[in-house]
Amino acid sequence: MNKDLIDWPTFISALILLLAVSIPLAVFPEAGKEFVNMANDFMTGNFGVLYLIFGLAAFAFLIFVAFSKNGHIKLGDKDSEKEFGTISWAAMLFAAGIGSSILYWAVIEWAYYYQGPPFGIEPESNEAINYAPAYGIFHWGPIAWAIYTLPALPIAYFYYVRKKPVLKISEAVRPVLGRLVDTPLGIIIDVLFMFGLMGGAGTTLALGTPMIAEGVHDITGLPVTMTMKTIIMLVCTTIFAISAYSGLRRGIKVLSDVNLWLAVFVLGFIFIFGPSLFISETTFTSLGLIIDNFFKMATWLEPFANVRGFTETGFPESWTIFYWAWWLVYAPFVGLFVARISRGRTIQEMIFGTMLYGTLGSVLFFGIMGNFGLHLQLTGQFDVVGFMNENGAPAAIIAILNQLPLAGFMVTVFTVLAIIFLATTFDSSSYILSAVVQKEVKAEPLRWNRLFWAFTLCLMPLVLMFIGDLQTLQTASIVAGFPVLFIMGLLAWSFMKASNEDLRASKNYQSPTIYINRRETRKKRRSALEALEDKNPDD
Ligand code: NM2
Repeated sequence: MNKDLIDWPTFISALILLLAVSIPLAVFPEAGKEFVNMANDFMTGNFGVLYLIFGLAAFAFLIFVAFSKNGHIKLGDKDSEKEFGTISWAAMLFAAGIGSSILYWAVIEWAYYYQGPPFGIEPESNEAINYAPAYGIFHWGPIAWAIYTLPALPIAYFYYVRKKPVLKISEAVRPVLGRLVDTPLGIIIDVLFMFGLMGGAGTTLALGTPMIAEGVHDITGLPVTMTMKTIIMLVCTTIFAISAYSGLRRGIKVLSDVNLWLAVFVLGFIFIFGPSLFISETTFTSLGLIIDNFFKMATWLEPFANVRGFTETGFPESWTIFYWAWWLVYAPFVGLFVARISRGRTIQEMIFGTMLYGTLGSVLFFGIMGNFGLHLQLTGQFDVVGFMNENGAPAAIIAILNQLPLAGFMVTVFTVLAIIFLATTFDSSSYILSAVVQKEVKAEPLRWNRLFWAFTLCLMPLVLMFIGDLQTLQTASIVAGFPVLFIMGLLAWSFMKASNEDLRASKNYQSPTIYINRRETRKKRRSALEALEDKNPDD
């Protein structure tokens, strides 16, 4: 056990913040819940607009960068080849950024929109049916993936172009903050990022566990109790702890591969044995609806709620704002990961790749799984909405799958897939958390450190599950995500500043793919500095 490698101030501060939040929540669940919900109302009520502005700004920023000179910079040297082929690159980035929540929401999200549509649309009306399958895709679509990609820009840039192995968010904002990064401000940035990720993971695990529990109940007949859920959570944690312990090559990669093939199987099965034509048509129509209403959906708040007879739906707070916050807290982590696997690509390829393949993955999940359920509802084969309102969403998800042929088998596969999906997100999260609390990462973070954060990551979800209704769970991401909003701004700025500096100093500025030669740019900068010093000899 090499304690010298640990960055103790960051380690301890993160732990203290986590305990300071979880312990009071666990000891006073009722008051805790009230407080969390109050914080949520305050955040979304007052700052909701910031989240929506941020989402759209991230999207616009990435498109801008992709088409600018900076987008043509290659991540690596002139002769560095792409480290991963495009398909495995796309699969890995999807598996890292997406956890079991996609199984949850892809199956059931439409049912919420069907009953509680936006824009003052009549619930359960034909208009509501149009939006129900589309909105889920929007919330997991290009804006969401843009939020994920933004932090990857500075991190990948520093990693492959400036060749500084940065595994800390604080290091990625050094071009903007300079020496301030070495003050407690640097620690605060890393701790806030860690706390955000733990909040987002809290939402994920607290949503995923009851769904897995319903699956286990369906397979074994055991009743769903708090004990059962706690055991499931511990078993899942143990699986991803083992995976994180075994490291990137063995644990994490093996699980990701299994994850991919199992997901392809489940999607293929539902598509073939479900209403294939309805699924294809509805998905396609949804895409058109989203393109047509893109800005309306991306900007919709309810400024007139409760005046002049506008009724308040709470839709923006419960959904779009919540979602952007949730993607936000995961973003720096996914950025670290996407950066790691993108050597040899240009910035532009990285941007379009994540936005395109990420969205495509979401479209497949929501299009196939969601429309299978919607079809059951509309044809009257199974009243999903009625069942959900009575028994809760996790039970409704399993009930929908029970309408498939070979139901018992499919529920089992789905449950296993949910566990693996959880594990692939959580093993890499604990991997990154442990990397952030080390001064230096030699090949991989220390093993005990990885194990420690794997179990720590479980703390907040456990507490949340005890107190949690859906709103409280969603809140964890929103509240923990607020500071990350500002960190994202710094990350974008930092990327522009560093890459512009290098571009200015670079010789091959005009060629279509730009390779930054570090020795050359450094020399230029040094002589520029010397020239400055010559001018002001007194300084
Ligand atoms: N996002 C993609 O729970 C998960 O699937 C992890 C969730 C941010 C909505 C990420």
